[in-house]
Amino acid sequence: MKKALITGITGQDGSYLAELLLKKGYEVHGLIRRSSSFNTGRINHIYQDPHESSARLFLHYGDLNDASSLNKVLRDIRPDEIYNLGAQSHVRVSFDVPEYTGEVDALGAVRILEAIRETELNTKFYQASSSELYGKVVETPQKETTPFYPRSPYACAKAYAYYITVNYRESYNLFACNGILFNHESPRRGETFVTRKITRAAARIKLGMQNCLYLGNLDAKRDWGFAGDYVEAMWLMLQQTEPDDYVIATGETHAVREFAEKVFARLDMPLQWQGSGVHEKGIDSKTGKIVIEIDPKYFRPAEVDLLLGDPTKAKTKLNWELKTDFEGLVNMMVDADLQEAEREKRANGR
Ligand code: NDP
Ligand code: GDR
Repeated sequence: MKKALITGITGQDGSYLAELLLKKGYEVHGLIRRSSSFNTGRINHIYQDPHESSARLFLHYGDLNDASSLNKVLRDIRPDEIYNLGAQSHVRVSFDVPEYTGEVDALGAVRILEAIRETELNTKFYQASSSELYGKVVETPQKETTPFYPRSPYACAKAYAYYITVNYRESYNLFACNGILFNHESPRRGETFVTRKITRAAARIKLGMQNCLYLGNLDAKRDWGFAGDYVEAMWLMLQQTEPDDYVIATGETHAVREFAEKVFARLDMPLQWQGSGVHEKGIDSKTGKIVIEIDPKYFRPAEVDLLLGDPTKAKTKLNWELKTDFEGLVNMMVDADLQEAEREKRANGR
């Protein structure tokens, strides 16, 4: 039975990847952080008591900031594959905690690579690289050869992690790959990323549980895919004969504004926009109520205006397939958040 270690298993991608690997028959190990409240909500449905003989998912306390914990987990498990998904993954927040973001997102990667090297394991390594590396537009669509221009402490840290992964591949002949993944979303997306923030708030506005949604830059454009499709690409990268770096994207881009329009339309609250700049407002054209306002606190010191990826290499070399389109993604997220809001409303007897 193959063994995999996932850092960031409690996050959006970690949970989908763990499901995929369990389905493929792997023994899955996840690194989790000690937290004062439960942080395993996304993986509870696949967790089994480790005392049961059929258990194949095991969790280990550790931290990407703590090399000794990483070394110990690697020595104990001796995984065939490591997926390094753990990160302080919020771009806006990285401007508030730049040093911490560098510790986890940049040095975290080298800590694991060093642990692989020191333990002399024949482990394949996947690094969660990001389209944020492209930052300021140099060319579109962005592909593996497009130069990087990081625009945030998060992206700068991820640039280090990208290059150290390439460097360990070239220096020590490690099987190490970068997946340069463009934005990918799901009903499990963290609530403060823009897509989930919009679907969650719109559902709550629809049910009268919230009045208004506050957003930042409505004109940023992103290439949004479904996380469930993207974790398949991570696995495929580690099944090749040679390690390499791949862009994973849909090849379509949409503005935040358009995402919001689609979401509110699905909930029968078609949006009309009024005003401009920080005074712009989104109005539910059926009721005339203001449902979206701008709060400048969500603007970033430096913005990434346009991301649009070219996944040709992944499609041809990995045979990776995109299964969920933009419309399908929006509908999946809206429907899940509407159900969740309905549950909450029922539970509160409202
Ligand atoms: P999430 O924010 O949902 O998950 C991040 C995970 O990292 C969580 O499990 C979190 O643990 C863990 N983590 C945070 N800090 C540490 C630390 N110091 N030590 C160990 N683990 C830590 O991110 P996603 O699932 O969306 O993304 C997965 C990876 O892919 C990240 O590296 C992200 O930067 C990258 N990425 C994501 C993209 C996307 O669109 N989703 C696109 C491109 C790259 P906890 O639950 O305890 O907070
Ligand atoms: P991003 O995702 O920064 O692309 O990073 P996010 O959803 O946070 O922002 C996307 C765009 O929306 C604009 N925006 C807002 N963003 C947030 N979070 N909240 C708001 O209220 C808001 N209003 C407008 C942003 O300015 C931005 O332009 C994600 C993360 O998952 C990274 O870890 C990953 O590497 C990249 O995607 C690819």
